[in-house]
Amino acid sequence: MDKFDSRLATILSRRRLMGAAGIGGAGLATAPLWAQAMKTIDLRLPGKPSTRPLTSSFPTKGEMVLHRVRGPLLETPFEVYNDGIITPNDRFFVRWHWATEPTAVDVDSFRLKVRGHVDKEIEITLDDLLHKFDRIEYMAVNQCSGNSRGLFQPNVTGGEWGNGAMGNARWTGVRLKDVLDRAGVKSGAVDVRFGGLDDAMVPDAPKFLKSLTVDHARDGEVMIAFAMNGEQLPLLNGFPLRLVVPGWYSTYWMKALNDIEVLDHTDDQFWMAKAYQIPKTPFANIAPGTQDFEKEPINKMVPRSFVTNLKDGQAIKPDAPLALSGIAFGGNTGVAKVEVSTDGGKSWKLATLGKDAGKYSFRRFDATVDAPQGGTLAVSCRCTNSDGVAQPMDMVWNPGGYMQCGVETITLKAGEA
Ligand SMILES: Nc1nc2c(c(=O)[nH]1)N[C@H]1C(S)=C(S)[C@@H](COP(=O)(O)O)O[C@H]1N2
Ligand SMILES: [Mo]
Repeated sequence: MDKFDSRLATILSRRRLMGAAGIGGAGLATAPLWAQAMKTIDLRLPGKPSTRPLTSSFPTKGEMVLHRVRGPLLETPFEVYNDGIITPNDRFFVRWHWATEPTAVDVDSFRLKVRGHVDKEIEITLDDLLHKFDRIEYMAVNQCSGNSRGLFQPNVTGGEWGNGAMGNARWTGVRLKDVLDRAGVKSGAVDVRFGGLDDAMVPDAPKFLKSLTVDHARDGEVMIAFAMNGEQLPLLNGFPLRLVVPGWYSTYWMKALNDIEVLDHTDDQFWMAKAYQIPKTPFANIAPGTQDFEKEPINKMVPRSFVTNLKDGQAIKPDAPLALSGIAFGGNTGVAKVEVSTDGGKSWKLATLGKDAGKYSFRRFDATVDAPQGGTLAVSCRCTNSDGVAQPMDMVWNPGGYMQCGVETITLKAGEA
């Protein structure tokens, strides 16, 4: 048995587990989660109540920041990112639009359909997907378009994430291109639309569907993943299959993917044409309150970096070298450099980069700065990607609360340790 066959065995044994426990049946929907969540965390969101419960009540998940029970919005506690560049599956953030996420999947009857503007409509079993296609594997950051929305000032509506609606994993699966080729994309194809096992809540609400252009879908990198960090996907992260669109925001990373429809026209349904629209400006940034602006669907990610070994407001030893370390990612390409500043961005010092785990991955950085004798020390970090795109100094603003990527600054107190 090679390692992937043993993975399949895990997937198959999972079915019994799901059948027995049935995530929904185990009481998730009815348990008083709020009551169970004894611990809280302060996300330090400006201008609003920012304390959230911590919960360990979600199946396969460790301690997570609870934003919403149904459909689940669970944030990764920020300290997890200090442990390494891989976000463990049991701490990986969770986001579902509708409270209809699958609570069990029968892996024997599950089929991935490919239909629409193709030569031959097909249905692929999980067994075939695991054994009859080439496998690919890479590290990639999955980041919600609205990561850090809670930090927007002035406030915007929407899920008030801190910085923990992102994670980096090693994804294993097959090329979307190979699956499309099996059905044969007809000439004149324009978009490829993806749907999952979750349905809309009420008949009139739009089912969550997302599309990529046919060229993007066939670029050989977009993946139908069946494994995450060497394990089957957690149900909450899309078991048994999810789309991985490296370098793009995770709204496109369809979970519990079971339907691929090739379209001979641009997808104009709600989730592409109305939702997830960003201003067509650098970093999707506009002056707060601007009403009239040209829009486009959110797409590729931009660079970000975070100090992870120290928290905003923390006390540090005065008059001593201060070690900083953190994580960075380049967005849709690799990290070229990370710099740190203690003077509000007037001068910058190059950080040392950790191992390169691929251009779509988190990358560690380390630097040392001098702590003052007393008072406060503001530490900023800035990532520049290999296309030369650097994080903007100011926080970005747009009404959707999307694409935050401004330089982060934490303030430390010297002399009070
Ligand atoms: N089927 C399905 N896939 C989905 C969604 C969803 O609601 N349903 N939400 C998307 C959004 S907006 C995000 S941020 C990511 C979250 O991925 P995760 O829960 O694995 O972290 O899933 C994406 N894929
Ligand atoms: Mo998202």
